[in-house]
Amino acid sequence: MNPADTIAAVATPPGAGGLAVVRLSGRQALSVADRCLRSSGGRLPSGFQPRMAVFGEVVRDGVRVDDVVVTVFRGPKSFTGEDTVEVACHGGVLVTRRVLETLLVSGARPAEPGEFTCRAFLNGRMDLAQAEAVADVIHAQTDRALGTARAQLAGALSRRIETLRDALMSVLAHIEAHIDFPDEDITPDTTNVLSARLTTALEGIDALLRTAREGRFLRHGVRTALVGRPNAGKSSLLNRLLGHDRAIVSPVAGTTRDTLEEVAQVRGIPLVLVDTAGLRESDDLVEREGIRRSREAAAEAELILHVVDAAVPWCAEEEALATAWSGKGRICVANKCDLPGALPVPGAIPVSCRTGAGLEALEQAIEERLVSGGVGPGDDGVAIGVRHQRVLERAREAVLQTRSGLEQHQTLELVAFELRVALTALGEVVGKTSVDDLLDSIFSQFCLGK
Ligand SMILES: Nc1nc2c(ncn2[C@@H]2O[C@H](COP(=O)(O)OP(=O)(O)OP(=O)(O)O)[C@@H](O)[C@H]2O)c(=O)[nH]1
Ligand SMILES: [Mg+2]
Repeated sequence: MNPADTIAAVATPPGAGGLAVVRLSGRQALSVADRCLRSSGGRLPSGFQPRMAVFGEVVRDGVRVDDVVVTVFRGPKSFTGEDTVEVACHGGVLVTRRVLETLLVSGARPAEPGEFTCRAFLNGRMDLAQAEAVADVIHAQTDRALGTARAQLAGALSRRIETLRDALMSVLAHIEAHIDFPDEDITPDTTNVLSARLTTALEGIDALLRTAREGRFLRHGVRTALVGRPNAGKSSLLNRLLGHDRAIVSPVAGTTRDTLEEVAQVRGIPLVLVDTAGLRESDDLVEREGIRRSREAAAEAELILHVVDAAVPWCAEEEALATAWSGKGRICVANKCDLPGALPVPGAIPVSCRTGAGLEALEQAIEERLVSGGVGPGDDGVAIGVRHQRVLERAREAVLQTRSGLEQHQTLELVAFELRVALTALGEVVGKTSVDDLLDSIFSQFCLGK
């Protein structure tokens, strides 16, 4: 990724649409644009007023490629911080490719995935946590996930990290001052003050770490297996949670043979629902394979919805299933509570997939289970990602070491060293340390043109 190059890519998804946007960015963006774009009045992009849409055309070897609307952004007031040209063309697959090719033969090179956002970061338009949030915004599947992504893009996580860094910096400054003047011992009072500051910082780190679970769920969805005995209503529940008839439902026990996956939104949390074959002893070869897959789905799931038929008395088999899944996040759903013979099932949520009764309560229980103990995103909407979690755990460990080193009167050089480790780790969240090797792994997950 040579930052001196001028890059171009289609920023809209592949396929036919009304419009497509081709993006061009870099030091030579305007001279590249001048070679192949002009307004309908014949003016060249370098003469366009920035941030004003101009109707014009793309021309290659004197031949008009497409009618387009061109917007010029002068660096640093652009997404990437560089001179940028956005070309909105007709959204056909071929015409878009021709427009891109024209920019390429005019002097740009194809952008790598995520390279526009990478440049925005390198040019100081946003920090690393915000740059990652661009991908989160693009991939968000629910309003809740989008809210978290938008908060991170707006700098909510970055602000929390800055506060933590400031606190640790002030402690480091104190310690280094004592290293520079070794005659003055650090007084017990000072030690107490510094150690209290470290404790406050630890609490801040822990608060962020507690949002990791929700962050993971919002970004990747929660694998949720619908499991239970045949005919309990697993497929009916899948259809209810999805809001449409996806799976076959029938009074025949053993209707679902194979596992079936669909993404549903429950209270803004994306659930990857897996409908499964009912669990029972079977001599049928196909059904046995289905049941093996059911057990596999239950083993892989982060949440188990154990569906039972409330009109059938609780039996030993049901008890065995409940016990097998007790260690997992299991919610017992007593279905068919509309039937006159339905009995209350202890610990289960009564629902009826037929009437819709109890589904609200079930959704509430799912939400509570996933955002356990009321731990959700912070008030500012922060829910950290896996990379943040890794570096924050490292920071946490180093702050703990620093605090015990300080309290046990270890050599101050050692204490300062640990504190620097913590600061570096915190810096990695926002990209304020040496980050070259981080970049590739983060930006390669982006799509082209972002
Ligand atoms: N009365 C009543 N019947 C229901 C309810 N939910 C499902 N059923 C019926 O129960 C039968 C089985 O429903 P399914 O959703 O196919 O059950 P399943 O657990 O997927 O069954 P298998 O795929 O065979 O394991 C169907 O005839 C449904 O119409 C309910 O809430 N009330
Ligand atoms: Mg079924």
